[in-house]
Amino acid sequence: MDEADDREELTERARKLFSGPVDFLKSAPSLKFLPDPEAPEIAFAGRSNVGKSSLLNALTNRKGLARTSNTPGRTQELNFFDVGRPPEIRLVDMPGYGFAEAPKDLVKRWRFLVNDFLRGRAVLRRSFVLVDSRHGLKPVDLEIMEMLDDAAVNYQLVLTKGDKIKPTALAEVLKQTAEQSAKHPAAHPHLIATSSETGDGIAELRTAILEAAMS
Ligand SMILES: Nc1nc2c(ncn2[C@@H]2O[C@H](COP(=O)(O)OP(=O)(O)OP(=O)(O)O)[C@@H](O)[C@H]2O)c(=O)[nH]1
Ligand SMILES: [Mg+2]
Repeated sequence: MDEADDREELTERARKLFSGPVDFLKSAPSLKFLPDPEAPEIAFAGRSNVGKSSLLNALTNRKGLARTSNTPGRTQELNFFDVGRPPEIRLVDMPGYGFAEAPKDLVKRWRFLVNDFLRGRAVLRRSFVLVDSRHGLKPVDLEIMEMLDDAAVNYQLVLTKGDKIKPTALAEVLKQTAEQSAKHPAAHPHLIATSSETGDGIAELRTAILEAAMS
């Protein structure tokens, strides 16, 4: 079997897995409340409002599974979702970075929670760092990436909201972001452009998640 066949088989497995049962497991307001590490975990990080929770809903094809909102700061805890019964993969929706309107101590608390989780979780297989296609990498994105580089935690960049810009502009931001990402030691070399609105890139992301979970 060649590489393309392998990829196709993995894609089909991912499609089946994500169209099966997905269950909300629990919400952890601090590290004390983390679930037992029973399944490989995949986390979604990125600045507030970038579309983490929406992406989780698109991946699992369930509209209201993770709560979304136009107001930054919707997700305030680490939310765990089991994919498969028994769980084959556990997805972690996290609070956002860089949300200027929230009380300072609250933002600080979320950031410590997210950083401590990402740096210290042994069953974490990969973090997806979400970047808004309209903006490309911003200082707050670089801050997350540097933190992960320093801790040698694998991550992969995902462009979100691809439906909001023209295909030519998307191709350009994809190229530029890939060039910047190549300078980061813990970053996966391949980027995925997505839209939770149109479903673009979602099948590819499901496959990348399964691949990371199996690694
Ligand atoms: N057009 C479009 N809108 C999107 C997409 N993804 C998210 N949105 C919108 O962007 C807003 C923020 O989405 P969320 O998924 O709540 O963002 P989040 O990163 O979870 O935000 P926090 O939990 O506050 O950190 C919502 O109004 C979504 O409907 C997308 O792919 N396309
Ligand atoms: Mg959210």
